[in-house]
Amino acid sequence: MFRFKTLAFLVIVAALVLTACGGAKAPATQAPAAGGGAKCAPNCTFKDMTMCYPQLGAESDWRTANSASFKSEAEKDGFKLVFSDAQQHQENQISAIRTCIQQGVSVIALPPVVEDGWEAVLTEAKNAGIPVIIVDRSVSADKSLYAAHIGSDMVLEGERAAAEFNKKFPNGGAILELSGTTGSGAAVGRAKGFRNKLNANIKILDSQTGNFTRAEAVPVMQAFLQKYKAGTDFQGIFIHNDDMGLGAIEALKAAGVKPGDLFIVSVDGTRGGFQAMIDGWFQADVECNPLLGPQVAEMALKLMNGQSVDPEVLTNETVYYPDKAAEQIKDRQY
Ligand code: GYE
Repeated sequence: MFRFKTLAFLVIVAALVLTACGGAKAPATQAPAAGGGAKCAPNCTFKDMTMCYPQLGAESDWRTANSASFKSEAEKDGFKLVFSDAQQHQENQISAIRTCIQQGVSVIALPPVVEDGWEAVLTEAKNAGIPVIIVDRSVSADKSLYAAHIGSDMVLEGERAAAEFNKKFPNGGAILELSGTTGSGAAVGRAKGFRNKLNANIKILDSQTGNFTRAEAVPVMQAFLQKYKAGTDFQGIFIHNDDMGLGAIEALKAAGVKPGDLFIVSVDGTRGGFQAMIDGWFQADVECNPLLGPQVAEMALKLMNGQSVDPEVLTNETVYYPDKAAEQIKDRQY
């Protein structure tokens, strides 16, 4: 009876607090997995940490830089990294996570290939008391199933790309979209942001996925070029990452299109993207920063020590342009 009363009281207090905060908002900080940290808490150091990083693939230069960032951070801090490559298949990521849970890792950092379908395995991690940090792309699963998300604001990236087309085509036009992996947080967010901000007089003629890879973008661009006449039917292309942009350039070159004939905006800001700006192919490159290892490691240690963390950490980013590309490419790390 006493317990029931206490519980009822707590529920009422919680309801009042939620109402005061506007109801639907997530708490500002979120406790780590049940138990309030690892056995070594509150004195865990990186020496105590085993981090599982079931990388989603090696589809792009962005991804290569992201993997390198985690590997070098592990070496620098002295924690153990259990790294795997799922080759862009969600089922491979899920089985890698299950292996990590069996091994009893301290923390799982997950860059999810797609947004949906993580509930079961996240619940398993939670039940095992292993905190999960979602890295880079987002998941649609309930926020109670993971500790935090660290990554880019993909919607904002799409909005930034749209702003470039709005500036270039104040009187309207027609463009194509070469989109990322279907169902991925990066592609969904960029497409959404792009449509949020694109002026109504600019028409998206067609949108097809190139799965974020250079190889898959080539035939997609070739098919576009057979269907639509460059410069006449469409004046620009929004491309969801630099690798697909480089694939598109191959197809454009082969079709006799010259740099500057089309207004092309890409995303990532890799060296390849900078070179494409220098060569006149890209007119803007929206930054997406892959170097997330240091931030994720710092947060992982906090979670091990039972400290609260910010549930949503978005990377500060910008847009790069051709005018400074030749200077800036010298300092690019990826
Ligand atoms: O833009 C692309 C990579 O999820 C932000 O994935 C990442 C995207 C990045 O393949 O190059």
